[in-house]
Amino acid sequence: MNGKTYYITTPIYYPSGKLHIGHSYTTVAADTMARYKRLQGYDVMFLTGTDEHGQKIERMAAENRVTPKEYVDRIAMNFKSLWSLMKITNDRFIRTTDPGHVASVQQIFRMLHDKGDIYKSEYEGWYCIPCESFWTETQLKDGNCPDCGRPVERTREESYFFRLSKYQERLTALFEDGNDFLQPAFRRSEMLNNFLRPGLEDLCVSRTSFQWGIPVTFDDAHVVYVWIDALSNYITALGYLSADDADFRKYWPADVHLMAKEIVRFHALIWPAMLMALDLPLPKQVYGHGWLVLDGGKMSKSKGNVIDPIVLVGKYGLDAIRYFLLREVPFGADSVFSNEALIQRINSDLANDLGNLVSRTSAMIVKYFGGTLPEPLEPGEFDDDLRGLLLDTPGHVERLLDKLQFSTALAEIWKAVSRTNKYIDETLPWALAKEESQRGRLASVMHHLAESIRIISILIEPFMPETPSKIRQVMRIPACMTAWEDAKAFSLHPWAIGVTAGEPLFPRIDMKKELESLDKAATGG
Ligand code: ME8
Repeated sequence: MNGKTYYITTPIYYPSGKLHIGHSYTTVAADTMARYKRLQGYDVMFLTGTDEHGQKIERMAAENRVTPKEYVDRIAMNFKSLWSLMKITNDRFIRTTDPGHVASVQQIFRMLHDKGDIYKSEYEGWYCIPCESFWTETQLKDGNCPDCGRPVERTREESYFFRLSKYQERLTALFEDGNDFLQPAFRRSEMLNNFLRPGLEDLCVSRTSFQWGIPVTFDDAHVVYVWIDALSNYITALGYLSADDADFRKYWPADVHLMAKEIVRFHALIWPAMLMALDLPLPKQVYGHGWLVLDGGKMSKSKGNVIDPIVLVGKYGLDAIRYFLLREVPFGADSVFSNEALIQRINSDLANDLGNLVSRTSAMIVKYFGGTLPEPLEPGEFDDDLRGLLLDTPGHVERLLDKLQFSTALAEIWKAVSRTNKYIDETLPWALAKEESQRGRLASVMHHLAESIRIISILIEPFMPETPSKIRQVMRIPACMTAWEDAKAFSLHPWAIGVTAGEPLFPRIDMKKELESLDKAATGG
């Protein structure tokens, strides 16, 4: 442990319908950061969960002829089992129906009311049920919800309001140049131009037209409406305002709240304003990534199996899916998900580059040395170049991961994989093997390969939960050489003893056949 804490969160997801690969994206990214920080010795708190209140859930439960609680219980279970299948290492799973969360939200609401930051008035405007968002006339797009494009309903009701406008100036300061509170930086101008410059309006924070919500303790007719309930999860999960708030004191403020772009404004404006009102420190960073889209549209549930994370993990393996999500999508930008791109990545980066490197190397160590590398070692051409690149890689990976640049961090690791493969082509071990006088050099080449693979097996660990241990088993890498810091040394002690030629790490997929079979599955053929 390095004595430092790291607190990372995903949004709490709505328990709506079928889960798709888009849901896994934020969680896999957050999990990668959590694993990386743990490897670096941080005391990590990684939080995810489910957002279980609101009119939409009340309606869906009624359609399914179950109570809202029965409905959310079932879906929270689905999320939990998906995260366990994807080897997500969240330390906590919060549900907004947890009694501790409910009690803390009720207190937060009362505190803000006592302070005058929440007041009673009347709301009149437009409401989008699927998005649970209120809109003014001018915000509508062609008369529909500006976020999802669906029809809105006219609403008029007594409501409590949060005095968001009071925090206008302090919030504006958050998006000035040089402040990296909101990342990627291009999202700052969205906050300034779309919300702050036109002037913030106070926010409706209670409803009387449905029951499935946290009751306002001092006014029976009202339930707390979405954002005060949902956003508070980041502190109630740590025990804020409960008898045991040790974790809150230890982990707050969060290092990063991760989410896709559509809910950035809630996290970058409303949440900081709530924290200011509560006199609490702000999270260090809010990071809004792009969407994983299908054919130009946001991912929908109707595409069935093709984007079902459980099917994808079953078909291609967990590490391939996690690798693809983080490699293919430049973090921050939108990206198109396609089975073709996925298979392409599996075949080229995983089967050809990494898989082949490990199988070629282990097979040669077995063939030429019976699995055990001898001394002495003889230096030769290309060694310094390989060693230099491998030694530079961990620093690049750390710098990029600290900025949540997963795709470029993986690209750096794959540069090391390619450099090592190239080293095989340069040193021509099969030619060295033909000459007895080259035994020392051959052993040295094998050792350089093994050492590069050892370092690569460490660097991929935050991204891939399964592959590092498979590589280590084949290559017989001693456990005492696999800590994160061990990636930063290229030692010349030949540790490879009893190497075996294992199964391919990532079997190649026949693209044509696979796409045909996926087409059939998607059309029910
Ligand atoms: O918004 N591409 O919940 P939600 C990338 N309950 N990310 C995606 C995605 C896609 N196609 N689909 C979903 C809510 N996501 C609220 C949040 S937080 C206090 C309350 C991910 O279930 C992404 O992180 O609609 C997005 O922000 C989140 O799911 C929305 O989840």
